[in-house]
Amino acid sequence: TETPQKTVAPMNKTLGPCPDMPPKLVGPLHVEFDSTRTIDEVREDLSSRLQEGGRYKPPDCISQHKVAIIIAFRNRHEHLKHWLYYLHPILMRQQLDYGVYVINQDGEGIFNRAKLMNAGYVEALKQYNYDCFVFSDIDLVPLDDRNLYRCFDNPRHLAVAMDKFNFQLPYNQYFGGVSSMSKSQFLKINGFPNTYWGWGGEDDDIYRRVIFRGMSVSRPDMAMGKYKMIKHVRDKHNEPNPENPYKLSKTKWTMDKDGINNLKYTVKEIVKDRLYTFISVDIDAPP
Ligand code: UDH
Ligand code: NGS
Repeated sequence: TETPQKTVAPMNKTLGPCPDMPPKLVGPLHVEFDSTRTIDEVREDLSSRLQEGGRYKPPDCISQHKVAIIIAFRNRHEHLKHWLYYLHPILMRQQLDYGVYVINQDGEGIFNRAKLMNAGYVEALKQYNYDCFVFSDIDLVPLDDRNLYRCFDNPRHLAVAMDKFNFQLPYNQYFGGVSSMSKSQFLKINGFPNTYWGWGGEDDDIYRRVIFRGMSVSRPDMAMGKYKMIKHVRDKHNEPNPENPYKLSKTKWTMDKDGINNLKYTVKEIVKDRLYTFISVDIDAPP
C-alpha cells in the first residue's frame, strides 16, 4: 500500500496588513529641481519597483490605502519628470497601494483644473477599486515624507506650507495645491465644479462644498506640510478668469447640479508608461 504524501508547506507566506504608521519614513527631504535630470533616468531608477501605468503595491504587506493620485496636466513634461522622481519613492515608503494618473487636457482651449480632476476620478475608478483620491498640482513636491498621501476622516488639505507663501497658509480657507478625499467624501460634495475655466477660484469652491456638506478640513501640522514649488511662468490659455470669484457666492446653490453628476468629457487616448497612466481628455473647452 502507498503511504499518503505529506503536503509540502507553501513557500509563499500570506501577507499581513501594513502597519498604520509606515516604518521606513525619513522625515525632512532634500529637494532640488536639477535640470540635467532626464525622464529616462527616472524611469530606469524606478521601473523595477513599478507596474505598468505607474502602479505600486508594497511587496511585504497588504496596504490599507488604495490611492489614486490625480494630476491635472497640460504641457508640463519638465515638471512631471521632477514630480515622478520625488513622489514615487515617497509614496512607496508610505506603503500605499497607488497609481499615478496624469489627466491631460486635449487641445488648446482654456484650461480647467477642476474638471480634469473630475475626469481623473472617473477614469481611475475604471482602472482599479480605489477608495482614496489625492488631487495634486504637478509643480508641488512635499519636503517631508511624513505628510501622508492618504485619506482621513475629513477631506484633507496637504499643501499647507508652500515655500512661495513663506511656509504658511495664504488664508485660512485655502484648499489649493494638493488635497485628498475618500470616495464617499468626494461624492458627498458632488465632486468638483466643472465650470471654472481659466485660473482661480476652483479650489475655494471645493472648500465651500466641503463646509456646506457639514465636513471640516483636516491638515498635517505645518512642519510636516512643507512643499517646494517648481518655479514657472504663467501658462498660456490659463489666464485669471474674472468670472470665477463671482461664481463663489453661488456655490451653495450650484454645487448639486455642477459636479460629478453632470460631468461630460471624451477620452482621446490612454497611454500606460511605467511611471504613470497618461489620459488625454476632451473637456469641451471654450477657445
Ligand atoms: N496646469 C498644467 N498646464 C497648464 C496650466 C495648469 O498642467 O497649462 C496644471 C498643473 O498641474 C499646475 C496646476 O494646473 O500645477 C495649477 O496651475 P498653475 O500652476 O498655473 O497655478 P499656479 O497658481 O500658477 O501655481 C499661476 C501662475 C503663476 C505665475 C507666476 C509667475 N511668477
Ligand atoms: C485666490 C484664488 C485661489 C488661489 C489663491 C492663491 O485668490 O484660486 O488665490 O493663488 N481664488 C480666487 O481667485 C477666487 S496664488 O497665490 O497661488 O497665485 O489658489
